[in-house]
This record gives sequence, structure tokens and C-alpha cells, in this order.
Amino acid sequence: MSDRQLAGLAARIDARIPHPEDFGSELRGPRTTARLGVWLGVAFGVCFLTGLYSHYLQHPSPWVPLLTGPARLYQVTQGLHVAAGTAAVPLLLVKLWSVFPRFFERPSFAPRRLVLALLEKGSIALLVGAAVFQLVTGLANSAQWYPWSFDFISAHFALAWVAIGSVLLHVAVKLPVVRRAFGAPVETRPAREGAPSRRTLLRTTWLSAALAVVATTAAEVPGVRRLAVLAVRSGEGPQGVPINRSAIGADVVDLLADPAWRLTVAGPARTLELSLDDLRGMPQTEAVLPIACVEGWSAGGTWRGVRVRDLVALVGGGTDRDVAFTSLQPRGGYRTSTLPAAWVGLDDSLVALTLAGEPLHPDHGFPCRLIAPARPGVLQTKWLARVEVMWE
Ligand SMILES: Nc1nc2c(c(=O)[nH]1)N[C@H]1C(S)=C(S)[C@@H](COP(=O)(O)O)O[C@H]1N2
Ligand SMILES: [Mo]
Repeated sequence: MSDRQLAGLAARIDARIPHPEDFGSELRGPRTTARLGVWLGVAFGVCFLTGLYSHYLQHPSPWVPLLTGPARLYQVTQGLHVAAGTAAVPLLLVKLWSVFPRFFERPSFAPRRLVLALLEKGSIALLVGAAVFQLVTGLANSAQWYPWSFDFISAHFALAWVAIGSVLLHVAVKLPVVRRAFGAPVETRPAREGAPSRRTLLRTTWLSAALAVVATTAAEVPGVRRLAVLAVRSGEGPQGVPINRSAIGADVVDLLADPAWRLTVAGPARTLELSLDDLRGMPQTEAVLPIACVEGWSAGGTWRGVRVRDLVALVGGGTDRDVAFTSLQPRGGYRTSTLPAAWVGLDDSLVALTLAGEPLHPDHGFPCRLIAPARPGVLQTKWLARVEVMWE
């Protein structure tokens, strides 16, 4: 092919690809994009910080301080995590719509400009890819739907750093544009008769974000539960608390009905086998504590049982060592958890025997379960078999 033919072919291809001007909606432009971007940035910031906190509760690190209270802390941080992630969906969609004609901008082939343009487009590709990945996997996880084969936790954690890094880079690059955009007011009048104005577009987007939050979180608020049309958990369950994994699902039904069940308590001084009556004979403490699942749902309960510190004291354990809890459950990732030493001495860290004044429902962990404040539900191990002070 000669140079002329090549140029002709390139021109024909170019003519078939739309240009940014072809999309010409008056609603697009930096004024709308910047305002959407600020709220999207806030939503991602909230998701990142609350997600990091949730991660370190489940994978403690000596560098990250964890708070043992207030009791509802995790309920609030994780509720915010899922609510902000849900609100980000309409914000991201409208923001992508507002900039997508720029995808068709023709690059300049002057080397310096081309490199800059590739860097900018590359960073945006990374940003959009990571943002979409985080929202899709996060929402699918809160719906308990895992249509993938990778490990959700490590992928969502790793991509969180990519997402927040590319958000920060994007903000830095766009700061001058954002400043200029906020210097100008958003038009309240439509550009054409009968068309919506930019302000209407923005207000509709804010409203959808707010509705998304209500529809996912209202299940936690008695009286308005019926508004929670997007919530996976109805806010109902035996003894007023929804169930995550049932006794049948965990394959423990026969084990927990066995009259020979004993709770093994192991510590530096001795190992004991305690029956349910032994546990009932110990001093009982009442605590009002929520189950707050990483998936975003939560529910408060009134629990009664034996303090963890009283139990470990029987086997020579103090409040200076982590305590490991193991379930009767034969398989599954959530059959064990570790209660860090900072929680062991708390008044309301309990091996619970009752919920709402009755023995635990089989699905809530009968004969006994761990319940402690300000922790993810996934660490509140059900159907306990063994409690062990971690010592050398
Ligand atoms: N043994 C065991 N304990 C468990 C689980 C489990 O799968 N197995 N699920 C955890 C999760 S993810 C949550 S959110 C809570 C839910 O407690 P609930 O079903 O009593 O509401 O239990 C936790 N305890
Ligand atoms: Mo959970």
C-alpha cells in the first residue's frame, strides 16, 4: 500500500469514528463533571478508610490501632462502607456518561503530547477499571453472590489501593479544571426548551444516590424496613436477628444436639471440659451488642452469657493474651476467630448462652457463641467447641 492509500484508509476510518462534538449534550462539561467528581471522591474516600478498618480488624497488624468501643463502632463504619459504595454507583455512572465523548478525542502525534496523552488516558483507564471492579465485587459480595473464582477479600483489598491511588492522582491532575469549574455556577435553565438543566441533572443524581443508600440501609431502622428494597437481609430472623449461615448450612445440626457436647477451655494452667450446665452455673452477664456483618446488614441483640475473662481465668489465662475460638463446624473459613487481648478483659466480651432471653436458636450458635463489641460479625464465632488462650 502506498502512503497515499494508507492516508486515504486512515481518513475513512477516522470519518466512521464519532468525534467528541458529535455527542453535544449541553448537560455535559466540567461544571457537572467536577461536582459529580467531588461527591464520588468523598464516597471512595469513605469506602477506603472504612474498608481498611474492616480489613485490619480481620487481619490485625501491630501498626494499626484497633478500637474496642463504642460497641456499635463497626456497625457504623461498615454501614457507611456499603452505603457509600452503593451511592457511588449512580455517581460513577453519571460521571462516566458526562465524560465519555472525550474517549473519542484524536491524539496528537507530536511525541511529547502523545506521551502526556497516553499517561493521562492510561491513568484514567486504571481509575475507571479499579473503580468499576471495586463497586461490582463489593455489591456482589453484599448480595452473597460470587460469580468469580478469585479470592474476594484479597482482590478487593489490593484493588482498593489501586483505586485510591488513581483517585488521588486524578484529583491532582484535574485540580485546575475543578477549581475553574467551581468558579462558575451550575446553570438552572435548560439550554433548549423542554430539556433538563444541568442543575436538574445533578439533583436527580444526588436523589438516586440518596435512594440507593436508603434502599440498602433501611433494614437496620425499625419502622422503615419496607423501604429497604435493595437489602439482602430483611432485618428479621429468629430472636430478632437475621442469620448468616444456618446450622444446616454449616453441617452442625447433629453435633450441637449431642448431649455429650462439652466446651473445651485450654490455658497455660490446665484444660477443662465444661458442660452447658457448668457454663450456666457461672456468673452471667448481659450485653446489648449488634451483629454487624461485613456485607452491610446489622441487628442489635440482648445477649447473656459468661465473660471471656472469667472463662480463661479458670485455666490460668489473663487478659494479656489473645484467645482463639473454634467452632463445631467441620469446614469453612469462618469456623475460627481470634479475640485480641485488648478485647479479652472487656465486661461485654461474652461466650453467649442466650439471645433475647432464650437459649440461642440453633442458627444463632447454640449451645454457645462468641459475642464481643465493635467487631465484624464474621468474627462472632457460632457453635463453639473450643476456647484456647494463646500462649507459648
Ligand atoms: N461457626 C461459624 N460462625 C459464624 C459464621 C459461620 O459461618 N460459621 N458466620 C459469621 C458471620 S459472617 C456472621 S455475619 C455472623 C452472623 O451471626 P448470626 O447468623 O447469628 O446473625 O456469624 C458469624 N459466625
Ligand atoms: Mo458476616
